[in-house]
Amino acid sequence: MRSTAAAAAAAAAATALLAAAPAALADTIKITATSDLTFDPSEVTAAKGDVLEFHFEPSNHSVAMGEFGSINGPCVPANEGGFFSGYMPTSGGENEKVFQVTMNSTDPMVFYCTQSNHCAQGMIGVVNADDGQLDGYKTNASAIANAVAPKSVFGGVLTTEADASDDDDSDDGDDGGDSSDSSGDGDQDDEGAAGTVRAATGGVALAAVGAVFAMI
Ligand SMILES: [Cu+2]
Repeated sequence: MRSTAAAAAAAAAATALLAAAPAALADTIKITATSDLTFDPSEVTAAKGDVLEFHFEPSNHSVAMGEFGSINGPCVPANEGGFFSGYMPTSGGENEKVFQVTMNSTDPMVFYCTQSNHCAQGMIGVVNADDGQLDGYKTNASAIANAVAPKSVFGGVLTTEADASDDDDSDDGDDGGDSSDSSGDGDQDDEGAAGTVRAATGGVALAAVGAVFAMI
């Protein structure tokens, strides 16, 4: 009985520590660049360590990080940092690739599609934004012509959707063809990095359990 209680206490302590470590509770937040020229959802909250996973519907969208109040105006890449998926064309169903961005801050953030006038038409989304920030950005964006795109893909990981648990029908046919091209674009390295994060998190939990037993 005593050991059961100790184990329960250890488990509770480990859970509390895990809750305090953002990486341990990292969520994947799916955001779709839709054929309707929107991001769905367009407003999300994310913790440090969470992953924004962008999906791309027809016909040719992208996602880049912008900057609230930029002197360069809306629909322009952030002056520092950020990310850009590159263009993700697809004629039927979602592009088989998704773009994953790991949040390293909880500061309000805005992203947009760089395709021609999509940003001006409201293809914009925000993370951890205050009330009104999305609408304000959209209003400013509506006055411009075309968005500005970064020169190259950066700030995230382009990977296949193999890990997604909610594949829709249109993706099933695509997955079979991914294996041949996934080896040459760094997917293996990406998965290795994610595995390392999980391993490190497990180490923290085990260390916490050990510490509790030592105190009892
Ligand atoms: Cu677009």
